[in-house]
Amino acid sequence: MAEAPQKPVLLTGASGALGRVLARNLAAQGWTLRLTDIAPFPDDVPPGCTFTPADLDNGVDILRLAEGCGMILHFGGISVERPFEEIVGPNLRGLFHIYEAARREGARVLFASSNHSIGFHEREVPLDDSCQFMPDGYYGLSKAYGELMGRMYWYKHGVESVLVRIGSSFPEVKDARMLSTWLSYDDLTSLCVRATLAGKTGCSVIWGASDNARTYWRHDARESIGWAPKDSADPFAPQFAGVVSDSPIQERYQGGAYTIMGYSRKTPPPGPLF
Ligand code: 15L
Repeated sequence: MAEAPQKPVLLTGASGALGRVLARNLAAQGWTLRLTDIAPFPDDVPPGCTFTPADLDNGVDILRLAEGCGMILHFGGISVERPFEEIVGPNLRGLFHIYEAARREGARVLFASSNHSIGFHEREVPLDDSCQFMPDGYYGLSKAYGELMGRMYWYKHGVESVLVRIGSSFPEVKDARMLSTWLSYDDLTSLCVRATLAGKTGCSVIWGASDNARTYWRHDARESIGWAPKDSADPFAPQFAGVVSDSPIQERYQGGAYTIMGYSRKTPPPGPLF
């Protein structure tokens, strides 16, 4: 059996697609997980785990759930583009509750950030982890806020974070863009394992993508936490050869379809700003 953390791990967003994968895979490695989500857990609760429904907007419930935990895998909140008012509670106030709980418990946080925090970067320009935030909507903006919250809690309170800018984590590659952004479920799981078990992380940024030849991203803290992806989108390439959407905006930017949701510019900007 692989190494398991000494203290319980809180997994938020446990009823979502990625939460369910992580609950199953980490429980299978002998981890003691506290699962939570606002929605009921749709599977059998795995051995060694408990499930408690909670709203991220309820700070007292989140503090109670985190009691005694050494790690918070924060996958909860809105995970797609939505109107601003729907995002405020779970993704802004909820994140504050997560970080306050981490501060009180001396716990580390893995924050499931997203490529949509940088989605308006051009596809042609390879990015480092120090690139400017370029959110492509309210959802991406909430992820940029989350990363900045992690940075603030590290410098001000010494709370460690692993900020994972997840590309596209699905069972398999579903479109041409995912040849650049895909993160396999096994690579996602090993990233959560390393983020939890690494001796120190400080406040690290990791590009959450498998070993894809067409990647948009390079240089991050993966070596320092001992993570290396094993899978790749490359074998899916022949399926998507020559497939292009009918939107030049979507094709231009890393965030893909999210960049054109609610887009109202009459003419696109002439070139990259950064
Ligand atoms: C995300 O952040 C979403 O949660 C996911 O559903 C995908 O849309 C993904 O980004 C993506 O960019 O493919």
